[in-house]
Amino acid sequence: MERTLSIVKPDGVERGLAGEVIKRFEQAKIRIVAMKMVRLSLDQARKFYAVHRERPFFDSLTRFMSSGPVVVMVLEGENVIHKNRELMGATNYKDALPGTIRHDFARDIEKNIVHGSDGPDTAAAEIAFFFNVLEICSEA
Ligand code: 3AN
Repeated sequence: MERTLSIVKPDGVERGLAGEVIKRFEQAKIRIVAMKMVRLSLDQARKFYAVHRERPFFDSLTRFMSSGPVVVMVLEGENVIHKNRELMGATNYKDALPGTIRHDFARDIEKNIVHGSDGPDTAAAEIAFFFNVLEICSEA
């Protein structure tokens, strides 16, 4: 049993795609065990993306991620980290397969609708960044 963090980024919320993302999780039989809307401060976005602090896009990415509300979710299930990344599609929407969220909706490598944890360690850290144990309706 795994957990992962999903974020509908500010562009996804602004464009009214939060429901579409949730629907895709539900249709894929992925269990959503926590969900809320938050607005990150610039400082919080910089902490969340600290692993990318040396990358040239760090300032732009963190400004974007703090530019409006996001919907954060904890997903739970077998192999859910990989399953979520398959539903999202490649980071660059141009490389994303048809039927993935990024292929279908993203038109920018930075503003690419969704975030998903990339491994068990990052998933645990990212979930703890947004949620405490009482906020997670886990069956596990
Ligand atoms: P993913 O979200 O697919 O795991 P990461 O972790 O490599 O991708 O990158 C985190 C975020 O940084 C991406 N979702 C995207 O918003 C942004 N990003 C990644 N690569 C670039 C890039 N070359 N130019 C601008 N933004 C980027």
